[in-house]
Amino acid sequence: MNFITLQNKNQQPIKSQGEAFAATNIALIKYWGKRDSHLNLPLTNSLSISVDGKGTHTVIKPITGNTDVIFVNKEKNSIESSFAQRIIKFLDLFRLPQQKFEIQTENNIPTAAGLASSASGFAALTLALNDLYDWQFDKKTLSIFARLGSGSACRSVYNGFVEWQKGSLADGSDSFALPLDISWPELKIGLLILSSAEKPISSRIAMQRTIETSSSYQQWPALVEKDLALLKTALFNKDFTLLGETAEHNAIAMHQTMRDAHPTIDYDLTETRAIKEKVKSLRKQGLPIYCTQDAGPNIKLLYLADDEANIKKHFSLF
Ligand code: 2P0
Repeated sequence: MNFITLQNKNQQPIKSQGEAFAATNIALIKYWGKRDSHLNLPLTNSLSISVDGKGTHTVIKPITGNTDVIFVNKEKNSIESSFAQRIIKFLDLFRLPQQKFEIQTENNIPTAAGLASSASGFAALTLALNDLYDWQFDKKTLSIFARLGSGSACRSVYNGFVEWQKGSLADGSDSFALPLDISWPELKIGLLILSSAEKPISSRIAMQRTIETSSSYQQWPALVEKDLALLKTALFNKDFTLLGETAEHNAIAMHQTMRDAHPTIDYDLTETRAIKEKVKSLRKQGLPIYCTQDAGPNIKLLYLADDEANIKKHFSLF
């Protein structure tokens, strides 16, 4: 494992428990594809907005015993589950071999339905470890740690607009997220939950299959670079039309790379397609509204605060 995790490994927890909240983040420019799948190193930069108050709260306590104990939304998780195994593997990067923990994690967003709960989950766990061990690491370092649990988690250690720098070093020490110095409280994200069911294919597997088999993936890095520049221009000028067009275009292009994979990957439900048509049609009627979609069937609406009352007449937001 890389040098940063090793330097903490001989520590005992300092406090009796660690605790933290991390917000989920919605990518306006997507992360889709890795140059290193063990360290979650991406092929491109990405840019997100964190959703105020929606995410994961985690408490971690040292315990005596032979196994970790993991609760998700107050329900005890089987230690054999792939979710628990991912958490255990992550904790093993930081703790002494005999150290076990009880972890209580609560999401106020549906888990594994493309609402980035692994992002807020691993970010909250990283921040809770920072509290428990009293590491006092800066956010940049914590972003690197969170990335090892789940790539997009590196963006969830901050609030607001965040860019994940892909970096180029093999050990990942220059692949972390940084906050952008932009405040745009009028920009709103509306979550439309069309299904809370576990997705049929994990983003991790879908991403890998896309890289390996999609005929259009080779265009993706250049497309991201172009969209990222436009999105930043939109943010700095508070140009909502440019932001909406760019974010929507980027999401459509990401899903197209997946449809071009073999076997094809399509996260859309009938309801997903209907909502995307509705957004287009309302826009034609003059309502400034755009949407984005991650690795799942749910849709995130982008609009301005002034239009919120009108948007709520047309959609039931989470
Ligand atoms: C994103 N997604 O930028 C993109 C857009 C989904 C679609 O990051 O394998 O759970 O843990 O690094 O971060 C979801 O992928 O994948 C994701 P891993 P992750 O938000």
